[in-house]
Amino acid sequence: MGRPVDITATAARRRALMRRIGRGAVLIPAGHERNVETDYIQDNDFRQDNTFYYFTELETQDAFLLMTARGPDSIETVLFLAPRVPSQERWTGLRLGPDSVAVRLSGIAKVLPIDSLEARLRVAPEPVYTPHVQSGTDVVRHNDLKPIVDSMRVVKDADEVARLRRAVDISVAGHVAAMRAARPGMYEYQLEAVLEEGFRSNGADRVGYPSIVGSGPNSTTLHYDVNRRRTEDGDLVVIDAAAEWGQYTADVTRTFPINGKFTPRQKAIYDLVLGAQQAAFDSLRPGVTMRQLDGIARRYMQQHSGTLCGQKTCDDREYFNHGLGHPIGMDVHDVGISRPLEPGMVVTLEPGIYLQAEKLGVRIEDDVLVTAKGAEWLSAGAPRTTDAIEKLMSGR
Ligand SMILES: [Mn+2]
Repeated sequence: MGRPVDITATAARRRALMRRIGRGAVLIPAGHERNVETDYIQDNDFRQDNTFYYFTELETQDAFLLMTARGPDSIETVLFLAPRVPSQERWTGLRLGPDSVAVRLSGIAKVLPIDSLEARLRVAPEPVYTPHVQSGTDVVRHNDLKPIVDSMRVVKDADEVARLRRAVDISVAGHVAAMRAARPGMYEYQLEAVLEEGFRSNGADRVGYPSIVGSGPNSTTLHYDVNRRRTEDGDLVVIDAAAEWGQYTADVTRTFPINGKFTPRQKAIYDLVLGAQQAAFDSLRPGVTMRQLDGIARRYMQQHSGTLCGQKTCDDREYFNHGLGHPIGMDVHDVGISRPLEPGMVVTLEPGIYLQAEKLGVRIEDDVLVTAKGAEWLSAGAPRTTDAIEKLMSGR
């Protein structure tokens, strides 16, 4: 899916190149699809490494954190920072340097210049764990830190929950703004602009992932983020988009009719998805797994499908072709998806039904905090029922 190719121009360029080469071959690899799990695709030049952030919440570049333990009573934490260079700060703005300001801001008592790291590392007790095991830097033997940190990140502490709540609230504001602005004939990117204006004007640092604004046929493509189609009266629009705030991202999806009024058919499918989501929520409590909740949502759909999806029931993998949900955190698909739920985990519930032949896709995705007794909706501020959506949109 792309813009039309000017085949005359491209052929001429290829000819010109090979004339220049004269003799030989040219191999040009295409770009690689970026991976939402590991690459950050947001709009800033710099986003802190999650592991470093997790242990420092500093957004400073090119620093190191060294923690050593020679015994339970001899734990030392050292932050290594590059010296400040005033002439460079004319370009970059103020940077954190190895001085008392860094000590105060980081809460780490020992902050040293980065050139003292190597000497420190040489006398550090082994084994040394690092998040990225790289060859060439093995002053000492390295063990992989990742599984340990991943297991720590599954249950969110109060600070993390507060960050997630804020990211969710900002995301909700964007969704509400987009619903309010929606009119048949708008381009998907115009809805995207309203949505992201809602994020940014409410303090989002960036989007948590590329905003998905899929109307009509595009509502059935799970990760559609081209957002170029012109909406038509009668379309459903799936918006799967969320803000990142303080390194943590929400993940919210809403589906609404571009003209503000669901058709009976759209409403029937929507209500089935909504019921499946509610059934999963009602069964959510510590000890339950995401896989079990997925089964509960599918069973609800199966039992309530009737003939809505034709011969098969709507829970069929042809129509509900993704998992029910996943943890969120610093990664939009955060760690811990297969761990039984515990209080303090924050997960999405996002059933969907996609009927390609009818150009009709519905996904409803909310973020919930697992509590001691069950769960709390975090994203309930974005209208979720057809009545609430129609009411909001009728007030436009
Ligand atoms: Mn999601």
